[in-house]
Amino acid sequence: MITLYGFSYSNYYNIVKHVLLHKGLPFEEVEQFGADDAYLRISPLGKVPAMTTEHGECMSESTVCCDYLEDAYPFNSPLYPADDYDRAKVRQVIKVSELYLELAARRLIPFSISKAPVPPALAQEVTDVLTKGVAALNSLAEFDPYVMGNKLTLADIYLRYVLGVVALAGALLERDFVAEIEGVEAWQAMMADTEIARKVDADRDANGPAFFAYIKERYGI
Ligand SMILES: N[C@@H](CCC(=O)N[C@@H](CS)C(=O)NCC(=O)O)C(=O)O
Repeated sequence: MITLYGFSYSNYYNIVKHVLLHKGLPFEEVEQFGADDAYLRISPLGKVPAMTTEHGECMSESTVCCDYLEDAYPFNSPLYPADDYDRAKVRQVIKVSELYLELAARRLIPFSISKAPVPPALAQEVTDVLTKGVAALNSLAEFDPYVMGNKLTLADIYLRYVLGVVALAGALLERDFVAEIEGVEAWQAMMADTEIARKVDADRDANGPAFFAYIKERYGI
C-alpha cells in the first residue's frame, strides 16, 4: 500500500494525490507539517509530499513521485502519451510550470501569509520570471481542450495546482498572470469539474485551519 505524507493545503501534495486518485490506486494519507527527525528519514529535505511504496523505500519530489506512479502503473489511466516526442513535450510544460511559474510565485507565499509588504526588488524579480513563464506556456500549451491536446496528461494535473500559487502571487503583484494564459479559463473550469478535483479541493479547504494553526505556532504569524 502506498502512503502519501504531507498535508492537503500543499499544492505539491495535491499533485501527487490527484495522480493517485486518477490512477485509482489505493493509498493512505499521513498528515505531516514541518520536518522532524523521523520525517527527514522519509523526505531527506523535509519537503512535502513524500511517499512510501510497496518497496518500503521513501520517495520525494512531486514530479519524481508522479513519474514513478506512471512507470509502475502504466495501464492505470496513463498520464503520458505513448510517443517519445509527445512525452517530452508534456515534460517540457511540466518543467516550465515548475521552474518559471511555481518556484517564482512561491517566493511570495510568506508575504501572503504575513501580510508584510513585498520588497520592490523581489516583486520585480518575480514579475520578470512569471512574465517569461507565462509567455513560454503560451507558446507551448494548446488548451484544446487539454494542455497538450485532446488527452489529459500529467501537464494538466501539474499546471492546475501550480496556478493556485501563481494566482496568489498575482494578487500581491496586482497583475493577473493566470488570465494572461490564453485559453486558461475554460480549461480551469473543465479541470475543476471532476469528482477528483472536487475531492482534492474540498480536502485542501478543510485543511486550511490546521495549516494556518501550524504556521502560527511555528512562525508566530
Ligand atoms: N520540489 C519539491 C517542492 C515541495 C515543496 O516545496 N513543498 C512545500 C509545501 S507545499 C514544503 O515542503 N515546504 C517546506 C520547506 O520548504 O521546507 C516537490 O516538487 O515536491
